[in-house]
Amino acid sequence: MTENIQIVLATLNARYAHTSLALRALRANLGELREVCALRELVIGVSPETAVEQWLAGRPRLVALSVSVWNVVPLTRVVELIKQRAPEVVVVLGGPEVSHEVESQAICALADHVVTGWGEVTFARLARAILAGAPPTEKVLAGEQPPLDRLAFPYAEYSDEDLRQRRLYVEASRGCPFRCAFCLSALDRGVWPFPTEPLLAELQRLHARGARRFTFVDRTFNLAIERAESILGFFLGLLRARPDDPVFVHVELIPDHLPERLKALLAAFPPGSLQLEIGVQTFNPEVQALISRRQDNALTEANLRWLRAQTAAHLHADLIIGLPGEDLDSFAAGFDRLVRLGPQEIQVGILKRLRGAPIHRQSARFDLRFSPDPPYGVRSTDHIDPATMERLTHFARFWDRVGNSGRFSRTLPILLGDSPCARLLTWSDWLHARLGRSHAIPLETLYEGLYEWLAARGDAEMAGAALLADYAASGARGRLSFGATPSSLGSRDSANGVATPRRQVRHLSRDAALIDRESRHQVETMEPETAAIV
Ligand code: B12
Ligand code: SF4
Repeated sequence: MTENIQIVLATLNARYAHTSLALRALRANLGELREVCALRELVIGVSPETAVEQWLAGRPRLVALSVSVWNVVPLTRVVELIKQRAPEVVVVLGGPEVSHEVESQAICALADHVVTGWGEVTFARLARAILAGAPPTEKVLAGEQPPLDRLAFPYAEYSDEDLRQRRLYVEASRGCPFRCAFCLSALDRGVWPFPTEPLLAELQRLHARGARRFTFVDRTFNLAIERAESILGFFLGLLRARPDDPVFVHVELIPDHLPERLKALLAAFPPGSLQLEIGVQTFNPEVQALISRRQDNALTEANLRWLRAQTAAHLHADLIIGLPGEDLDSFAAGFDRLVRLGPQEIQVGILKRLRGAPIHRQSARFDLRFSPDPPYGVRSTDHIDPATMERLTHFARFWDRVGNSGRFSRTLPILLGDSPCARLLTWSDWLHARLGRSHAIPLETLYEGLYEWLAARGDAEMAGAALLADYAASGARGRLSFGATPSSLGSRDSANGVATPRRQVRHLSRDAALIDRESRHQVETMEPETAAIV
């Protein structure tokens, strides 16, 4: 079979658990060339030499690479090596990272062709021309954007291994009508839906093949309420038909648009079956205006409170550090406000200057200094100096470990007290000074660091008990310097079935006191942590 392969569609995913929907969409739409095209995914961290060896095996005539901010550095080296070792192989690039600022990118200079924007139609045409020996003279081709009902769905391209072990991305629409300056989708200028009934038939087929976790990549799943209702209704139908066979669905919502009909559906999902990603980014109205983000803060707050109280959904809210016009106090006020609303996770991201995103227009006015290297994180602004930005970077990492991980549910209220951001930042500064780093911290070191810091503030007994209980409940089996782990203090975190990812499962146990549900079984998780979809 390998010797017939003329086209290799390849990428480096962020992790093994992630799949590339783009490669599958491209292959599904290749027509007669689909049979001579192979999907070859690897994970960032693999050496470019190994990637090239694997992708050139079988002597393809065309290697097409999907380039994103997380893989552009190693893929640049990959293209360089392909051109050294097999200059006759045509290299085509596409993906969000090479869809803008093409002229200034080394990887684009090395490649033969770059397709910007949507790839299905234009790549199929280009591949046909290349294999026919008549490639176009243009190097950069603007991707054609057909009505989405003309495209073949990519879902049959998921293998059985994908279904068993990896995160399945699905999409009900493309684009976003909003214009948030930091986001690439601000350039979309519209939303385009996939036809609902055929999409549901595809989801049904995936489910019949064994898929149980569905991650929607739609930017704003709740824009068109009717479509959202049909899709959520479809999953509720599956859950009701087989309550013992759980399904896990992830969608991204805009927080200030939850009509009653949608609320009723969201409330019907049982624990462990629904995750909602909710971009808040900032609560500061002046900053929102500066980044052209339309958001009704009062409604956002009311809806988040409602979601927390009336649904069992796992809420993953996003905030950004370093937005134009936002200083530490403003960020802290937003963080505290969000903590009080109680989402299970708050992803604190550092502002990035994504290629093409409008934020660069604010750079001079707000002295936004971005790293020149992917992922182009901001290093300072006129409101946040480099040292403070550094501190906030550590803060974000430590918060992810103690706040978002679900491992510290009993300790967290003691740590955060009445001013969550200020307390967490003080602890984060202290721990970073002590360890000299904020990454690769063993779990036990975090527990001990929390104990020592809280004990020094007079909460030794309460903090020790909370930490020991959290440690026992997380199922960790190491030793803590401040006490034996009383396994009787807590049972291992558990959930309602095998579809729910591990991090969400830990939060479920925290929520168990709030939401009274009956049967919980041990979960065998198949996915590493990380909940965000961006
Ligand atoms: C899934 C996802 C992830 C996954 C990774 C997936 C993977 N495969 O490894 C995770 C959750 C890890 C992730 C992380 C991040 N992500 Co992300 N992610 C997405 C998301 C939600 C879906 C991607 C997708 O499947 N889209 C659907 C497919 C069909 O669209 P597409 O990929 O654009 O492909 C089309 C075209 O681009 C083109 N095309 C693509 N590849 C190719 C190749 C060829 C040869 C051709 C011809 C055409 C072509 O054709 C395709 C079909 O039309 C997008 C947002 C979105 N909805 O697209 C953001 C997005 C890709 N992420 C983005 C960002 C910024 C990040 C982060 C930096 C954010 C952060 N919090 O730090 C991190 C970086 C991770 C890291 N380790 O450094 C940006 C990308 C910017 C860029 N220049 O690459 C996006 C676009 C979101 C945004 N804000 O605008 N992400
Ligand atoms: S941040 Fe969300 S709402 Fe704003 S442009 Fe990007 S996808 Fe759209």
